Amino acid sequence: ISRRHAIAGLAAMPLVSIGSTRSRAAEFVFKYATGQDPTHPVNLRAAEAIARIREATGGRVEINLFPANQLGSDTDLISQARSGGIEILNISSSILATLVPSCGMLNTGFAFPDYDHVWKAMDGAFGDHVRAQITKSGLFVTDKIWNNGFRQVSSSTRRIATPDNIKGFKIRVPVAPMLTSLFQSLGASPTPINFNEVYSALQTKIVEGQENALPLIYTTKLYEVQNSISMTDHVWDGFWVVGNRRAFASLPNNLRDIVVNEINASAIAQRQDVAKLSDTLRGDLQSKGIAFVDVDRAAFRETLRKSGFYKNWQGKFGDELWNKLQDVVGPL
Ligand code: X2X
Repeated sequence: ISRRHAIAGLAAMPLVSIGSTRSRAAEFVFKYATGQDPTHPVNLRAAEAIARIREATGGRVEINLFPANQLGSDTDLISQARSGGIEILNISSSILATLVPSCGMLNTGFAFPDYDHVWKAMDGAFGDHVRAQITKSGLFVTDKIWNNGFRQVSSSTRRIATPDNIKGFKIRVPVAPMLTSLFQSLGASPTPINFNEVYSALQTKIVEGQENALPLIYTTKLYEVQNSISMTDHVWDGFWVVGNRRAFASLPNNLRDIVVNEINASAIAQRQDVAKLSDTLRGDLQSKGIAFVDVDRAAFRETLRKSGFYKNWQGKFGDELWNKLQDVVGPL
């Protein structure tokens, strides 16, 4: 997807009304919920997969997309996916960690130096282990994780360039144990808030800043209530596309294979979309008034190490999974 298309996607994106449109031929009508703006590649690529699935199943499987937390907050949506209120959910691994703790491990601070290491881990033994834990929790999970991107710190009050600058910083984090822990370990003051309340929390100064990948910051217009972004790359985050187990078990094998294969195919395309946007959106955000701050990541990582952050989390996750990640990224 070109950047222009991805950003202007709103015009091209059929705004989905709440409620399901039941096609005459559809035997299976699924709700697919996301927390991202309709113009985010998560939704643009999901819509493509949905169209391919309708085509390939001859209309037997109809999926309706509900972006931007239309059906509830991210934490609500996890409960709905488990109960069957929705059949498909795009959910950040950092938040799914509230149900499946090992999902938080891919947010280990400064673990991934680049995307080559990310995909080697996520499409290898480490990712397989995390997906097995998601399955054990009772959710269905597709094979290929989607890309939320490398997260950066934005602020409306201070320019964050060194670990000292972040001390006491009132920062919004997702309802995500690992991210809360990371910013506590850096000496900041994290507040877990669901994403659909972030814009107003920043606007009313409940918090000074937040941290997210550039495509999220841009498509949700957080640049309107922030004035600087520090390029910390402090974690990489991914989105799992999970499903209600009964709903996926109700699909005949051939239809389920089509659904899973098309969602996986869109995951691979979406990964590149976010990687490309993360490179190109800096200019767009500067034109919206954002000042960019390049930081010394090693200094932040050293602060984390000194705080005992890595040792603590190695103890919580256990050596087996910790080593699966270290096999790819080296000693943490
Ligand atoms: O809530 C966030 O910050 C978001 C959208 O990035 C996640 O889903 C973790």
